Amino acid sequence: MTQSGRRLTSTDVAPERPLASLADDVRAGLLSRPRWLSPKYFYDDRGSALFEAICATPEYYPSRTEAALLAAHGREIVEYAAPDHMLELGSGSSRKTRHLLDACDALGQGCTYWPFDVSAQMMLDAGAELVADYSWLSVHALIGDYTGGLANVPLPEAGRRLIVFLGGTLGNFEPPAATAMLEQIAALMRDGDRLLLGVDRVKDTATLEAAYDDAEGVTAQFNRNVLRVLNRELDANFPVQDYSHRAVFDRDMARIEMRLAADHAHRVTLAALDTAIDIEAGEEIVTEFSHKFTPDTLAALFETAGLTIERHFEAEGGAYSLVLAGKANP
Ligand code: AVJ
Repeated sequence: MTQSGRRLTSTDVAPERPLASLADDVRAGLLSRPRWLSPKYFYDDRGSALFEAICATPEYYPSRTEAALLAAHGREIVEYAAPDHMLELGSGSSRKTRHLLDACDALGQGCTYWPFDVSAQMMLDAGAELVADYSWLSVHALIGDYTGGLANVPLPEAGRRLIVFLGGTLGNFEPPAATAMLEQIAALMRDGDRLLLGVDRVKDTATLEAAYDDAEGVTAQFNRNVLRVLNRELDANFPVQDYSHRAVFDRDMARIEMRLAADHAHRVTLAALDTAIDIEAGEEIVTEFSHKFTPDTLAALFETAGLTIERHFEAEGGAYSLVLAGKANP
C-alpha cells in the first residue's frame, strides 16, 4: 500500500487463480495449430504507445466514437447510476473516464474511483492528475490482472457501485470467456449497482478491416510488436520485419482476426523455452480476435450473465454501443 496524500492510494490485487505466465502462454500458443499468441502481450511500453497512435489514425473509429458517447451521455449515466464507487477494468490512462468524473463533478455526485490495471505507474500518474483536477475525488489504484478474477477486489460493502469496462476490450475475449467475464462482474453487483460496457458493433467489412489495417501502417507495427516482446522476454529470434500484417473480418464469427503471416520459411528458436519451431512460408500466427456485436448478440450475452440492459446508447448508424446494465431480477 503506497500512500501519497490520502486521496491517492494503491494496492495489489491477487488473482483468484494462478495466471498462466508469458512462457506458458507462448509455449501453448506457438505449439498449437493454427499458432496463436495472446493479445495481452502487445502492451509493453512500445505497444501501449503504438495503441495510442492507432487511436489517432483516421480509420480506427472505436475510441473516439466511444469518447463522444461518453461526452454526450455521461451526465445521464451518472444521474442514473449515482455511483459511490466507480471500478474501472483495464483503466489505462483513464482519459475517457474523465467524461464520467466531469458529470459527477457537475452533479455534485462525489465518488471514489478504483482503476484496475496491470500498469501501476500509468495508473498512479493518471491518478495524481485526477485528484489534482477533482478536489472531491479519491483514487484507489488496484494493481493486477483483472482476467485473473474479481473476487479479491477490495470494494467496501457499503455504497452503490458502477463497474466500467470500456474500449471494446470485452471483444478480445472469445464468447465463453466473455460470458465468464460478465458473470464475474455480475457477481460484484448487488441491487442498484450498474455496469457500463463499451463495445464495437458489426458493420460493413471495409470499415472494419480498415480500422485494423490503417494506411499509415501503425496497426501493422503494433501487431509485429508482440514478436519484439517475445524476442526480448524469451530470448527468441523472430525476424520481426519478415512478417506481414493481416486483419480479416470473419462475418460468421463476427470478429476481426489479426494475424502475422511469414514472408518466408524459417526456424525460430526460443532459448528461454528451450524450444525451436519451423515456420513455413505464408504460415499465419493469430494474434488477436476483436469480436463485434449486434443488439441481439449483446442482449443474449447479458441475459446469459444474469444482467439486464437498462440503457443503450448507440452511436450514429449503430456504429458503437455504450450499455448500462443492472442485475436481472431472479
Ligand atoms: C483496445 C483491445 C479494444 O481490439 O479494437 C486496436 C486493440 N487491436 N487495433 C481492439 C486493437 C488493433 C483494441 N482493444
